[in-house]
Amino acid sequence: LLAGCSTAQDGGSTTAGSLTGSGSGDSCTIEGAVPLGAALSLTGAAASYGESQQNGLNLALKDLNAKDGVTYDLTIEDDGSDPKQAIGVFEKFVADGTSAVIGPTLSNTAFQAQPIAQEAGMPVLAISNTAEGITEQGDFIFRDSLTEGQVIPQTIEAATAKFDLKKVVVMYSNDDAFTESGYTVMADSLKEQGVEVADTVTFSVKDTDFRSLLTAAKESDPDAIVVSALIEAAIPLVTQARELGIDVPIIGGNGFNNPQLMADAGAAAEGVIVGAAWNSASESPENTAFMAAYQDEYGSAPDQFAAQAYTGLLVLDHAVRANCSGERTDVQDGLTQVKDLKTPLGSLTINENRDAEHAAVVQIVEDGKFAVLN
Ligand code: 1QQ
Repeated sequence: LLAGCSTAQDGGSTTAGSLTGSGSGDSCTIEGAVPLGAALSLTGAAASYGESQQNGLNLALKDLNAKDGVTYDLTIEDDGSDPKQAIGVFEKFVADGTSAVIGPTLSNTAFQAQPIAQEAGMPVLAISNTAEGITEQGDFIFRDSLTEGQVIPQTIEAATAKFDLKKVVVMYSNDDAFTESGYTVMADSLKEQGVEVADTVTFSVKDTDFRSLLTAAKESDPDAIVVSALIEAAIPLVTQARELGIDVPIIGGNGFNNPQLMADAGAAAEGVIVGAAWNSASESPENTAFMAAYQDEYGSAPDQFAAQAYTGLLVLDHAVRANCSGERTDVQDGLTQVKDLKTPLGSLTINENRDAEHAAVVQIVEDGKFAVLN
């Protein structure tokens, strides 16, 4: 009934038609394309994650726009792996009437950009942010990514059982919101499992030479090295550890969930253990179809970040169709109604804290690929 009015108040919409339609769910019909935004790290230190996310989103966009009733106009902007740039992108999306925003890629960026969206009442769906506290920033902030708190404990538990871990060294960068949050979970989980932490060492997200830290770590004679780092640090850290003769398991957090690790560290990456929010070996119809379509479209296998991005658009589509509306508050309400949605990540529910719930998996790198740790 109020079609068009609220979008005009938001500063004008790029869509020709109304953002409210008729029907609901599969029978929902909305006249104009629903404008969605994504802020992804397409350049800068997190670009290897952002590229996968962009592929996942574009594939989902193609699939969704081929369905009846609702189409989407997705604008992807580069956040430069930089909080300031992301703030600018979020301000633009707020001003141009975007219905909901996906991203940004890093928790460290999200903590600074999300308040812009919360203030404006524009829903945000994080697709890769795993730090504690992301969705606590407000009732417009949701995520489909599992937190480190949902993945690390079972990873540490599985690794402790498999390799009979008694004593480890923990390494993390202490100047990034995600790696710090991941570290806290790692420390708690190790304590829970009764594993002694011989030493805890910190570095900067920008560091690439870990030789002296690793040499000191080796002296503690650990059964494993547990690391909270982003990919740009993870690759040299793993490579240098093997060069220095450290052959114990290396256990990584979500930053390690990146095929760039195997591409760049090569044989050094073998045996690395990483918990993940996506099981590439899942034979569910949703995952099988996603993996085949991705391979077909891009000529390579998807990674976790592509699967979470693809799922993110499915989640938003479900939220839009729930109230058959692309109005921001309707999408916000729709996001609270995502329950047992069948996705490549498994059956996904958004809980009362606006966080995602679905199965996780513990992986080990074998023959250059992530395999399920048994
Ligand atoms: C975060 C992460 C990163 C690894 C995403 C790419 O988990 O920043 O929260």
